[in-house]
Amino acid sequence: MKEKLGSRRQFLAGLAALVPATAAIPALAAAIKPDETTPSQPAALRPAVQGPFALPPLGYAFDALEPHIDAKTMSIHHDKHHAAYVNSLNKTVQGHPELCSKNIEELIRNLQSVPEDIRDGVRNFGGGHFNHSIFWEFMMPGGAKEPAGELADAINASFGGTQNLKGKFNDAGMARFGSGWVWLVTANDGKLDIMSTANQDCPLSGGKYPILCNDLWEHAYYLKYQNRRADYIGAWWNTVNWDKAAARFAAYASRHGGS
Ligand code: MN3
Repeated sequence: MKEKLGSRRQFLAGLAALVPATAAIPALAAAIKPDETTPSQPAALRPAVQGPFALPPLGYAFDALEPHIDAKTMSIHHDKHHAAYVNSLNKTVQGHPELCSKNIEELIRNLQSVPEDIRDGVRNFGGGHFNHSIFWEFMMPGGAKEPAGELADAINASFGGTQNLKGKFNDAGMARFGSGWVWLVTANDGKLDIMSTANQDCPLSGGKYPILCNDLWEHAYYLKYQNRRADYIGAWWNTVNWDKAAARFAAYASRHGGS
């Protein structure tokens, strides 16, 4: 076996040495072109449209949220849907260097400062990019933990407990007609609230700060749950990364403390 591998290596090395000479023979040149044997970046992260915005890695395996969210849905959702928002956003801001230097959160928070002719594009594609970027972080493998710390105190003060929060969040998610998002948000008053937005609109554009969100577009659940949005929302709670939500809440409170 070893001998066989060794001679195969020698054979390939011999071929590589022939590259310049064989470049004119398309079939042979294609057979030994380097990018077939040395894959670099995962295809999903390679920007299809050059620009300032990039698809963040998922941070866990596609099947890590099984059985609640299936691997196929996660793969298409991240690698196709989110990637498409990033590509469309990069296309939209082409020729606008003043926007390219901003991060996505600044851009979404200040939609009014975006030139009118591309504002809808930034709202839809930029919203899609930002919303999904935080959405991936709000889920984690290994099941849910309870909220803790300042966030737990704020949930008790605003809703009278986590179960009540979940009930209001689920109701708002079910009441959203068509595609959109459901959110747990806070604002300068430090209180928590539940809201829903249409399409890819983000609470940041209305002065609210997202603490947690769930994607209500059918692409987020249709393969496994078909029309059963309630089942999807219910199962999704098993994936929630409460530590991430608590960290966002603490970071926001420390920036806006005392106001
Ligand atoms: Mn989505």
